[in-house]
Amino acid sequence: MRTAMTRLCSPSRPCSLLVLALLQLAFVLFLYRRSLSNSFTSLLYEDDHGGHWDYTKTHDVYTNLSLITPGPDRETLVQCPAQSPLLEYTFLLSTFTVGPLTISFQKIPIMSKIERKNPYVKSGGRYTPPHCKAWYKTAILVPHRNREPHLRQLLYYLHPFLQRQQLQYAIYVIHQTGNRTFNRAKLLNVGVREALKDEDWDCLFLHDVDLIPENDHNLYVCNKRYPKHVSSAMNKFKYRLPYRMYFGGVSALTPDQYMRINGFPNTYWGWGGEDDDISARIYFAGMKIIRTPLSLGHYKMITHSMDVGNEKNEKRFDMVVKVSKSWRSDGMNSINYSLLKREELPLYTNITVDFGNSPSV
Ligand SMILES: *[C@@H]1O[C@H](CO)[C@@H](O)[C@H](O)[C@H]1NC(C)=O
Ligand SMILES: *[C@@H]1O[C@H](CO)[C@@H](O)[C@H](O)[C@H]1NC(C)=O
Ligand SMILES: *[C@@H]1O[C@H](CO)[C@@H](O)[C@H](O)[C@H]1NC(C)=O
Ligand SMILES: CC(=O)N[C@H]1CO[C@H](CO)[C@@H](O)[C@@H]1O
Repeated sequence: MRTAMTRLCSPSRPCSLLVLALLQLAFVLFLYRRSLSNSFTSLLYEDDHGGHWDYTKTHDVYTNLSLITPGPDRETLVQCPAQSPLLEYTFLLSTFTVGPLTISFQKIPIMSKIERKNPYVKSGGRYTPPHCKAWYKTAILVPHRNREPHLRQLLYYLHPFLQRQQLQYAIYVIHQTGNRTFNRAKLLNVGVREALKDEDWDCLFLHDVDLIPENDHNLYVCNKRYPKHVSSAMNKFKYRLPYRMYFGGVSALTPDQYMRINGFPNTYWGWGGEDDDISARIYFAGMKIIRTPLSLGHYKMITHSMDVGNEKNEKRFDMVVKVSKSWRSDGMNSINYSLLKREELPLYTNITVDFGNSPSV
């Protein structure tokens, strides 16, 4: 602070400028807090159905996947049961639900092993339950660059997880090429646009590559009313929300909710800020954030050091204040990108997009 004062209050630049700037900042913060306080003082969670999970008792995510067998003629299929029977198991005539999953990052599985363990996943990482009509169609969108080992961990856990929930789903990896700073939010806008060309998805899951869900009853479906923050309890934050507005990690929006907030901002290059922008736009669009209950929203983060080319975005605090003005013009309606390639691999669809090569903004 002292160095900032001495720099700002030089003979050529009188202190009154600093005072003015501070006053203006206080005013903006005041307005911002007032307009946002209503939506953020009350935290809204989905019902957890009295679920008290014992995270010391875990089970293998591939449990009971062998029960999936090739299906009959699709024309004759009936709707899947409301609650997937694959999430339960019976032992000595009683039915149990386990929930918490055994997760370990000791070994990084190779792609061919993951393919072998998920024989019913089709080209492009698509899956449709073979014996019944799924209630929900969910697209998983993963922004990505140079994180192949993390991607393999994610695919290893997510494929069986989603199949046991009897969802129709597809996994999209949106790959940013070139050496410009990473732009997570813009990649997600691209992913949404491209995924909606394939299928009329009910739900879009925006998923960081390094987060693994720890409870298979954390259903990958959207909330009909509000955008949902799903990774509410990450091990990195001691299984609590780090702060009230937090919307990072894993979130779920219906395509309609996504369009109502004009998608995500395209202008956040580097680490941080974009998720706060998104929470603000949800409020400005007249909605609230609902969250997965903490008991269910457990996630394990694959540890890593900060990536090169994804440095902290130092402008992030100034930008959030501007959201009330920017959100209508910066988002899905202003996105500009060149699609380099779309490749259907056995476990995912790789969408490669170019945002240019100038490393800074
Ligand atoms: C990366 O950026 C530099 C400018 O800093 C540029 O000279 C170089 O060609 C870029 N690399 C690639 C692979 O495009
Ligand atoms: C989109 O990008 C192309 C080149 O990448 C550029 O020529 C064009 O002007 C851009 N359009 C908008 C609306 O920014
Ligand atoms: C996606 O495709 C691009 C272009 O072919 C490639 O460079 C990249 O490694 C691929 N990413 C993944 C995760 O498969
Ligand atoms: C290993 C395991 O839990 N298997 C279960 C799979 O599902 C059947 C039918 O529900 C159970 O009987 C098994 O115990």
